[in-house]
Amino acid sequence: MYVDHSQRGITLIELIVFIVIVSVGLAGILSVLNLTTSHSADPMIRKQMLVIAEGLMDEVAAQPFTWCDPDDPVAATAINAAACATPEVMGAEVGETRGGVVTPFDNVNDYNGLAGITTGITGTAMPLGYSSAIAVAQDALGPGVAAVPAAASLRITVTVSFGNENLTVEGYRTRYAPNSLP
Ligand SMILES: [Ca+2]
Ligand SMILES: [Ca+2]
Repeated sequence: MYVDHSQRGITLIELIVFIVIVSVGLAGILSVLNLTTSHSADPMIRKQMLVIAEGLMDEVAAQPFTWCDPDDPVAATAINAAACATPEVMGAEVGETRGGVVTPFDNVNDYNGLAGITTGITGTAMPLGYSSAIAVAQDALGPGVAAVPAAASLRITVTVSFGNENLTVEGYRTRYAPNSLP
């Protein structure tokens, strides 16, 4: 009988060696994947942080950016901060609170330094474990000579924390309507 040794196929030993090598390789890859997954941020938490940050950003950016505090009688007519009895200065004016009934925050800059935020503006609790802080700073916007000057441009920074995870969202608000009251 004629046997063609060039087509002898593979032996059982060779097959077993092949299976062992592939198994070891796969185990290595899977353990790396497992490590990556367990050390990356929980996507649900990241998404929740982003939703909270964007909600706060909307709340702050929707506030007026006027020369005078809106409670000032000349707020709707003043042509600069010097014309105000109560100019809008960085941070909350006396007595102002976020969502307050009598004197609520009424300008973008009133939110500067607000920390430990765990509720919406109406007092509704946010999901447990999340806490936010807001910083507002003057910051010129745009390139060179075409820049919006710092006095007319505010950078809003919202930071949301959950455990030791932090997420920061930044936005700009310019003074496009200095006499527009809430
Ligand atoms: Ca104010
Ligand atoms: Ca203020």
